[in-house]
Amino acid sequence: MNDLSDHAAARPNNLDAFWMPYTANRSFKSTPRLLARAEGMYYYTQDNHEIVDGTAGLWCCNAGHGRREIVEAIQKQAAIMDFAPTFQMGHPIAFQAAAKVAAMTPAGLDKVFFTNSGSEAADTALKIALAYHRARGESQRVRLIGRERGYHGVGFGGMSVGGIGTNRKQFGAMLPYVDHLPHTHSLERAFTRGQPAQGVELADKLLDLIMLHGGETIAAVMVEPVSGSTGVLVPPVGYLQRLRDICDAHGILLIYDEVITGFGRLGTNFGAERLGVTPDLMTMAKGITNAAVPMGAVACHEKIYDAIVNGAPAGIELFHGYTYSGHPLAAAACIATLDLYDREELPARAMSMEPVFEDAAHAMKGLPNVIDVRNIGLVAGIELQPRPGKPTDRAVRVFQRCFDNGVLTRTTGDIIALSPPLIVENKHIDRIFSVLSDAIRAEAA
Ligand code: PXG
Ligand code: PLP
Repeated sequence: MNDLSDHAAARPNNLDAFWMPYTANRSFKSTPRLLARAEGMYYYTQDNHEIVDGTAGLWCCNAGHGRREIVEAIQKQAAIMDFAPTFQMGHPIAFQAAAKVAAMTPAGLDKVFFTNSGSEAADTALKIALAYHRARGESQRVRLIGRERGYHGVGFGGMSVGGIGTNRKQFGAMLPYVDHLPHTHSLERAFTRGQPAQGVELADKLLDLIMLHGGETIAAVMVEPVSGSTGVLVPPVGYLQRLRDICDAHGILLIYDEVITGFGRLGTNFGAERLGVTPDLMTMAKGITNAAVPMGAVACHEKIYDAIVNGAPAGIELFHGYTYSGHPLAAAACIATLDLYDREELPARAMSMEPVFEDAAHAMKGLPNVIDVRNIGLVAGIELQPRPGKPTDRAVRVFQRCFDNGVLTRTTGDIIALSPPLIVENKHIDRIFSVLSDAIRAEAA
C-alpha cells in the first residue's frame, strides 16, 4: 500500500472530539458513515463499498471527484508558495483567478472579492451593498430584505437575511433592520418541470415592504435564483424580472446567492444566465474550486466598485477582508477548475443531460408518499408526505437506505435533493433513481 491508500484506510479510533457540523452527533456517532476516498462519480467507504455521488458532495464537486488537473495544480502551488498575504500585497495567481471568474460572470459583474466559503461571501455581499449606498451619500439605506426559506450560510448577516427558523432560533437577536419576502413554493403547482408558470405576483410583496419601510431605507434584496438547500424551489416565470424591476425603480441593489446555482448547475455558467435576469452582486463558492480547496467570492458590478473605491479618500477603501482571501492554493484550484469546466463544456453538458435527469426524476410521481417533484438544470427535489407526528423521519430513512444501497442523496425536511456532478451519465442516473425508488417504496408504511 502506498501512503495515499494507507490514509484512506485509516480508521479513527475515537469519534468524540469532532463536533460535527449540521449533524445529529449522538446518532451519527452510534452508527457512523465514513467515506474514505472518491473518484469521478463515486465515493468509496472504508470497506470499499462503492457509492454513486448523487449530490456532488454537498452541491460542490461539479466536475466529479479527484480530477487530476486540479490535484496537480494544488500540489504544484503548495510547493511554489504556500501562502502570501493579499492585504496591501499581492501574488499573481489571485489576480488570474479573479479575471477567470469575471470572464464567466454576466457582463458588468467584473470585480471579484474573494472569501473562503459561501457564508463569508454572503456576509461580504451584504457589507458591500451597505458600503455602496454610504459611499453615494445614501447612508440611510440600512435595511436588508431576504426571503423565507432562503439559505445564505451561517454568519450573522446571512443567517439573519436567510429565512430558516431552525437556523436562527438558537442564536438570539439577529441583525436589526431585516425583513423577508414570502417564499415562492406551493404544492398547488406540484410536479412542475422547470419554472412554474404561476406565481409571478409573489414578487409584488416587495412593494408591500417598500410601502412599510420606505424604499429609500432599503439597501438590498438577497435571494437564491433557485433555493437549493431548503428543497429545490424554482422561481415562477417572470418573478426574478419583477424583483429586478422593483429594485431598479427604488434604487435597491439585487443580490443573487449563486453558491449552489453557479458553475454550470443550471446548465449555464450562472443561474442569472439561465433565468435571464442579472443581479448587481453575486455570491459564489463550492463549485468555484470543485470544492478541492475552500473558496468563495462575490462578483460585483463595476458601478459598485467604482462608487466605493473611487469615492473614498486615499488609503484603504473597504475595511473588509479575510486572511485567506485569494489564498494561493484556492486560487490555483480555482484556475484549474474553471479551465476544466471550460474544456469539458460542463455547463452545456448539464443542459444536455437535463431532459434525461428530468424524466427520471418525474418518474418518481406515483410512488407512495411522493407529493411533489421539481427540477431545473441538474437539480431535483422529491418531496415526501411526512410521517404523521414524525417530520423528517421518512426522508432520513430513505437517505439511509439509499446510502446502504450505494447512492448518496441529501435530505432537507421530508424533501430528497439530488444534484449529481455535471459529468453524470445515463447509467448513473438510472442507478440513482432505481435505488431511490426502491427506498421510497420500502418506506411506504
Ligand atoms: N448560500 C447558499 C445558497 C448555499 O447553498 C451557503 C450560502 C453557505 O456556504 P458555506 O460554504 O458557508 O457552507 C450555501 C451552502 C444542504 C446544504 O443541506 C447546503 C449548503 C451548505 C450545507 C448544507 O443542502 N449550502
Ligand atoms: N481573530 C483574530 C484574533 C485575528 O487576528 C483574525 C485575523 O487576523 C481573525 C480572527 C480573522 O481571521 P480570518 O482573517 O482568517 O477570517
